[in-house]
Amino acid sequence: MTRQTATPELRQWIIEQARAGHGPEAVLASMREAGWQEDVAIAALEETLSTYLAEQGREAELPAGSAVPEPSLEGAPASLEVLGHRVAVLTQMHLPRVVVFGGFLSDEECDALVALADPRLARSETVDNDTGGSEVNEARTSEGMFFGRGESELISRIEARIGALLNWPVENGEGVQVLHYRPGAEYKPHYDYFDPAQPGTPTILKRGGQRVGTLVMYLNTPLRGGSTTFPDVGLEVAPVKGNAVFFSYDRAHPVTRTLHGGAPVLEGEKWVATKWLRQGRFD
Ligand code: PD2
Ligand code: ZN
Repeated sequence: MTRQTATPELRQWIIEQARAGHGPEAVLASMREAGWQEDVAIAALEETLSTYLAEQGREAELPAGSAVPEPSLEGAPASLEVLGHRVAVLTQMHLPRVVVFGGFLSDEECDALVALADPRLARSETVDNDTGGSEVNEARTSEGMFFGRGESELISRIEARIGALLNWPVENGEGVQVLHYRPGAEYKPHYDYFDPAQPGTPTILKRGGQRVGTLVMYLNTPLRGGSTTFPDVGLEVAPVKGNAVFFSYDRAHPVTRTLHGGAPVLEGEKWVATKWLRQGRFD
């Protein structure tokens, strides 16, 4: 007799039977009646149920949710007045929590940020999860720099606008980071929160707690490519000068669906400014 192999459909059926409250003996009997060899059926039953239970356990261990930045969008306004500046609300979704804003920065503000950042650029580093320090990373082939919080009138104005738009204290923000991507450069999909499982994370969290929100501001419009992507939900936000994409994550967990990346720039270059928002004061 040829050996049978368990199919994904069989595994799905086993989970449905278990969820419906049928015990293993009854499920095994049904499988045998349906023509499954007993040893194949037992192995599929064991493997499917133990994998399923482990997944359920991980979900049950979800860390508690925290407060997050959130714009005032009751009544679905088409635009918001923020400290005398009109910001369009172009698109929003709830899981992941993503809002795309139009005209968040003026053309002059975008150009000024690029001009001020350009001479201060260095190859982007990402946090080294082992030590809590930073390192150059192949996943992020952009160049970047940080402005100090409130380091100039322009930066303070933009930070105040971010705080007012997202109802979040300016003191809880990291410095504005400017990134420059040349053709081919990208930022591979990642989460912006710090991975609780990494040894360096407790040190990072002493200063301001977890990240709970991100605002990526587009400082130019690349000729082709460079979208900000959310692969879990197939969302692509096209970079348009002055627009911004906001997303929040109330816990450091993939259930937030905030996996996101910067797609490769195909033609031209891409400039963005990122503001990461922490739970508490970031000093
Ligand atoms: O430049 C982007 O589109 C991008 C993508 C993913 C920026 C960030 N993450 C970030 O700065 O966190
Ligand atoms: Zn990111």
